[in-house]
Amino acid sequence: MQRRSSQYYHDTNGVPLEDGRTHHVGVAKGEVANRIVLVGSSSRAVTLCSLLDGAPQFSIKSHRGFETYTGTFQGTPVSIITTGMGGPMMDFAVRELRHVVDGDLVMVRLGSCGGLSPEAVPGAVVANTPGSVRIARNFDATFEDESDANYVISQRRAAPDVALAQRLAAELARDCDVVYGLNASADSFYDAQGRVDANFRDCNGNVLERLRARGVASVEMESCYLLHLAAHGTRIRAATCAIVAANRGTGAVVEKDAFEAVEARAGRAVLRTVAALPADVPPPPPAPRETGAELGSALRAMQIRLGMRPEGATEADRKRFEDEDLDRPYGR
Ligand code: R1P
Ligand code: URA
Repeated sequence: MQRRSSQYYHDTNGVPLEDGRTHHVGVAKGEVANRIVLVGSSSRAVTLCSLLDGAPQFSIKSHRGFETYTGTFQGTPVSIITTGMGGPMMDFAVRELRHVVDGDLVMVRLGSCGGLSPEAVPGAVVANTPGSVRIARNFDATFEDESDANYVISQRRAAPDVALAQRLAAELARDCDVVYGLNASADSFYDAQGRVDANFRDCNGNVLERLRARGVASVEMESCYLLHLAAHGTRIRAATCAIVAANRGTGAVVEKDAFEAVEARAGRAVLRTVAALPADVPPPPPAPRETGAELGSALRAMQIRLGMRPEGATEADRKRFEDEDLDRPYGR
C-alpha cells in the first residue's frame, strides 16, 4: 500500500502526483511497462501474473484500488493492471499510465461481458474488432414511459488500432471460441444494460433490443472509454476483448470453473498479443518490490501518525513520527 503525503495537487490542471506517483493509480515512472494488459478484477490479474516468466518484479496497490504488476512474458516486459469497474476508472488508468510511460503504449483490455448476439454464448470471447459504442442513462429524460430518450446510444463507435485488434483476434482464435463483434460500454451494470429492478423506475425495457438493432454483440462497461481515449491520445494503440459471462437473450450463464479456464487461455493470448507487437521504447527496469517487512512498517507508521495505537507502539514512537517531515510542502 502506498504512503500518502499531505498534498493531493501540485498543480490543479495536470496529473496529481505524490512523491512522483500518480494520485489515483499510484504508479511512478519506471514501474510500468509500455505493453499493458488491463483487467477489471484482482483475481483475473492474479491469473495473468501466473502466466508471466516468473513472479512480477514490481507490484503495488493504490489507495483507490488499482493494482499494478510488472514482469516479463517470454522475455518482454509487460504490466498487468486492474481498472475496477466503469468508465471513470478506465479514464484514470489510461491518463495516469500515459503520464508515467514514455514512448509508445500498447493497451489491451481483457474483460468480461454480457452476450447479446446468439453467437456470444457463455465462455466465448468477443473480440471487438469493430470497436465499441457507448450507452448511458439520459438525465434529461423524464422516465415516464419506455421512450428511446431514456438511454442514449452513441452514434459513432470508438475503433481499435487495426493491426493490434487483428493480432488479438488471431491469437484468441488459437485457444478460445471467438466471436468478432461490436461492443457497447454502458455507464451501469443495471439500467443501461436492460436489467429490470422493481425498486427503480428505469424504463429500460427496450434497451437490449435497441443495442441488437445497432449490431452490438456484447455489453460491458469500460472498452469504449479505452478505445476512445487511445484514439485521441498520444501514441496509444488499444484493442479490447471480453469473455461472455452470460447470454442476455437465452439467459445461459457460464460455470465458474469454465470461466476461469477461459480467463487463463484468453489471458495467454492477450499476453502473446502485447508482447509480439513492436513498441518503440523499452521501459526502464522495474523498481524493486517492497518487501513484506517494509510494507508492515509503513502501515505501522501510518497508524501511529493517525493517532492509532498498533500493538507495541509507545508514546516515543508517536512523537518520533509526529516530528518527521514526511510531507513535502506545496510546490517544492
Ligand atoms: C461488471 O460485473 C464488470 O464486469 C465487466 C464490466 O465491464 C464491469 O466492469 O468487466 P470486468 O470483468 O473486466 O470488470
Ligand atoms: N459485465 C457486464 O458489464 N455485463 C454483464 O452482463 C456481464 C459482465
